[in-house]
Order: sequence, then C-alpha cells, then structure tokens
Amino acid sequence: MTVRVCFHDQCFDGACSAAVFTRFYQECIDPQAELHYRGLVHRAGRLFDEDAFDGDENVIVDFKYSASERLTWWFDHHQSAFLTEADAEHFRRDQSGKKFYGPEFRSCTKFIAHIGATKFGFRCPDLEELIHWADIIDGAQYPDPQTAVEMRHPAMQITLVIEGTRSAGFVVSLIPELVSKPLAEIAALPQIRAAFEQFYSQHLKTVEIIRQRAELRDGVIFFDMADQESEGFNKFVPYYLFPAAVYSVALSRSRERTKIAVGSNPWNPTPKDANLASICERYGGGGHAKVAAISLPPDNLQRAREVAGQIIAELRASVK
Ligand SMILES: [Mn+2]
Repeated sequence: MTVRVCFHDQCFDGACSAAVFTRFYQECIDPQAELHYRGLVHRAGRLFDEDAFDGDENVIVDFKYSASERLTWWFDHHQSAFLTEADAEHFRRDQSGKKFYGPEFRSCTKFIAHIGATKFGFRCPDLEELIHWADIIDGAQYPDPQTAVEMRHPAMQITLVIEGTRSAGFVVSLIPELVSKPLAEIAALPQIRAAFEQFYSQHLKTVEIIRQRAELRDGVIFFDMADQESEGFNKFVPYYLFPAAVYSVALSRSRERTKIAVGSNPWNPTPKDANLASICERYGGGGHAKVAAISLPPDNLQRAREVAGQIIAELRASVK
C-alpha cells in the first residue's frame, strides 16, 4: 500500500501535520504502508494536478480541499478551505468518514491529533511537544514577544528554517525527523543549525533596521522598508522593540508588489476598536480584524506612502 501525503509546504504546521498523520496512519490504519510526501503551495489558477494523487491512498493535510475522486483523506482548519461552493458541497456530501474540517482549531496538527484520538483511539504522547508548538506558531499564540522574536526555542528555530529554505524537497526530508526525534535534536542537526544561523543573522539585521526607522506616535508605529531587498520580516518585531505600540503600519517592497502591512499588538491590553481587515478592504486589501495588508504594484511607491499615511492617521485617531 502506498500513501501519498500532500501537505502545506514551507509551513511548520504543514510539516507537523504530515508528521502526525504519518504516525496516525501507521498506528491506526496500516503499519506496513509506504508513505510519500509532496509539498503544496498557494498559487493562482489550478492548485492541484490530478497526477499529484498517485498513491493507493491520497491525503491532503493543512491545505485546501480537492473534489478529486482519488482523494481519500483530508484534514484542514483554514477559513478559506474550499476554493468553490461546489467543493464545499462535495465535502458535505462525503460519506467516507475520512475527510475532516476543523476551522475552530488553531493548527491542523492539533486537529489531526484530536480526530485521531476521538474517532480512532490514536495516542502519541511523544509528539505532544510538536503538537503544542504547532498550535502556538500557527495560531500566533506566543506568550510574549521575546518567544516570537528571539527564537530561543528549537521549534522557532526549525520554523525559521522551514519558512526560509527554498530548496525543493527540503521540508519533505524533515518529516521523518519530526515523526521520530524531539525538537531540540532536530534543531541541532548540522544542516538545520547552519541554515538557522544564516537566516537568524538576516533577521537580526532587520530588527536593527526597524529599531532605527520606526516612529511611534499616539500608539501607532510606522516604518518604511521599501528600499530593502527582502520583503519579509517577523511581524512581531515592532511590538518586541516598542511594547507601547498598539498598532503597526509597515511599508515593504519586492519584485512583485509594494505591501502595506497593518497589525495590532497582541500583548498590549489597550482596547482595539479598529477592524484592520475593513480598513484595508477600502484600499483593495484584506485579511483579519487584527492583522491585514494591502498589495499595490511594485512601482507605485508614492501611492503606497499616501495610503499608509491615511491609515496611520485613522489608527492614531482611534487610539486617542
Ligand atoms: Mn495550518
């Protein structure tokens, strides 16, 4: 029996979902099964090629639903799990008892462990640490900004490497480790250590740039990173550096877009009345009430600065 496990690539929860599913399948369904993995990424147009489902069993974890008749297992927790209403209807009609949707779960990893335990008698005490951290990381439930930004815990170090490494097959090669070793042991593997050092020094440089540039006034912090080469930065850095910030607005630019990222400080108890998704929707963006963004064409920096200025003014007025 071959099992094809498709998972959300470049994501800690995606990799951990594949690991917990692996253990579940081996213990509760078929100990002899041969599991193969394939990472999936979000892209415009068709998400799946039909020939991706080339196992005797075909599985998707932590990724959108597929109505393919070849799909036999599915677990997801994303709000936007169904690409179309027809897909949602196909899922609701499913009678297999092997397709599960848990939007109330903060991580797909914990959702798989929960379904395994409650419906199949699955137990995996040695994976508790992995499940716990997938839930913290995917749900952004960090106890404090230090945990998110200083990345002292092995789970955070592995996450930085998973999100940063672009070489094909890297996350796939990590799944057997996640199934069998404690996180501290995985973070100490030479190839993980080396990649972490490289990404972490880049992270520290970004922290310094934000520290120098950020302007905090009336509870709103603003910084402009549009001249920097990489678009990405850890979104908790502003609150780590400036705990008094209630909201943050950041401008960044990549080859594909200019981005205005708008967020709120989860550790600052000041009441937050602004709905950031609604604010960003007015400018063609979107997201969640507490974190949202707007993407503009890469050459439209002046317009982006204008929009950022308007949002900053609105948020400052709301904090007062
Ligand atoms: Mn997830």
